[in-house]
Formats: sequence, structure tokens, C-alpha cells
Amino acid sequence: MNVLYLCFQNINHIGLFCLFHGLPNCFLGPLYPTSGTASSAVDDGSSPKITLLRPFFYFGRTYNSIYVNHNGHLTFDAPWYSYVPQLIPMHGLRDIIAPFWTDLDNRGNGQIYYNQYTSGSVLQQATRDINQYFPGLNFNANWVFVATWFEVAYYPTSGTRTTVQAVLISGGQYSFVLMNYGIIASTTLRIQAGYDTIGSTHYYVLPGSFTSAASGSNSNFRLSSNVNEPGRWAFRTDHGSTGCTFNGKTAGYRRQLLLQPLC
Ligand SMILES: [Ca+2]
Repeated sequence: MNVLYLCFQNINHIGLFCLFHGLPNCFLGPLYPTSGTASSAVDDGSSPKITLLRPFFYFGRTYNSIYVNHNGHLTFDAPWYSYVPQLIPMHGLRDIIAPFWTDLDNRGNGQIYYNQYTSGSVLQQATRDINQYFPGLNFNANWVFVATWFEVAYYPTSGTRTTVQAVLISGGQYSFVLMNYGIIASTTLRIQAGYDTIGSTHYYVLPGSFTSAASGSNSNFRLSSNVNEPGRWAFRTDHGSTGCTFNGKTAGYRRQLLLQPLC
């Protein structure tokens, strides 16, 4: 894509910053590539069962399939229609990765894409990102799965455009999740962003969830980060033990919602 095309497709401060600084590759901000298979245009729908090309380790469990649910979350064993976000930790029976759990509706505008990679530049990007965020692991990505809710409306076909992304990354014994945030339209709907596990043995809530700071131009998801890159949140998700390394420091395992990094 050329610079002018990107400029007109991204009239926002990130695009203008990139243009003025001659950095065309940074137009997309924190987003990974959005191309892939488009899910159906069904309110409260889900993708078909997606067979993973590599197993994904998630806090002590190993998954070989995933579902991209249209209301802003991923589940592993079965699709889930849920459009009413619940407070994490749910202490429930479900592993869930929820970058933007709210009532989305892709019937009028917006696409929900998913794609997985086992070679190429996306793996290089993931390897570079993870080694930056979690130094000392000598990580090498061999699989990346990207789910993008691209310019999707809030229910009911409101015409608004919100873009969020979940990126699952595997390599060796390690696995990670990135949550990337593009433009988030303003809404009064409640929004939960984070992840949870069966029994909530491990979970994380992005600060701003269930508050007015979740959406709009001042969305905390988009403006803040736990890895010093606005709009991106990164988590290590393979281990079932307590404690982990974050930017070379040991980050605590916690059960409370605190404004501090957690991986
Ligand atoms: Ca919906």
C-alpha cells in the first residue's frame, strides 16, 4: 500500500504522525495484519471451529482449536454468543480471551477476520515483539493466530467503527497473547477487556474496563499499555505457576485489579 492510500484510510493522529515523520510502516499503529478469513455477518455469531496449526498452551491446558466470537472474545472448546460482558474474574468453567467483550454487531458494517501463520514476516514481527517485552527467553515464534474485529459496529447496526485485535503467539514451551487497539468508537455499553481461566486461577482485567474510560477517543485500552506501546497489551499465557518476568523484573501474580503490569 502506498503512503497516500494509508493516509486517507487512517485520518488520525497516528497516521499523521507517521506521515510527517516518513514512517509508512507505522500507520497501522499497534495492529498486526488484518487479512484473513472473514467470519459471517451474524449478530452474536461465531466463526466455525478453527483448527490450530500448532497447539496453544493456556495456563496449563493445551488447545488445538479456537472460536472467534463476534462479541469481542475467543473461546476454545465451544463457540459462545455472550453479548453481555461479565466481570472478570468470573470463577467460571470457561477459558476466555476477551480483548473487547461487549455487544458488537457486524451485520451492517465491519468484518471479523482470522488468520494463522507458521512462516513469514508476521512470525518475525512476533518474535521481535515478544523478545522486547519478555527479555531473556530467547523466544522464537513458530505460530501466530490473529483475530481482528475490524471497524465493527456496536449493536444494533449503529454504524460506528471499532477495531480491536487479539494475537496468539506460540514458540517452544511458551505462549503469549497480545491485545491491540485501533480506533474505539464511543458507546455507553459496558465493555470488559482482559482474559480469564477456568476457576479464575489466572486472569487479567485491562484498566478502564466497565468504566467510561473503555471507549471513545480517550479509551484507556488505546492510550495506555503494559509494555510501553500505547494501544498494545502483552501477556505470557503458558505457565500455570505464580510469578513471571516482565521487562527483566519479576511481576507479581495477583487476584486484585491493580494498575501494574502483569504477565
Ligand atoms: Ca452482538
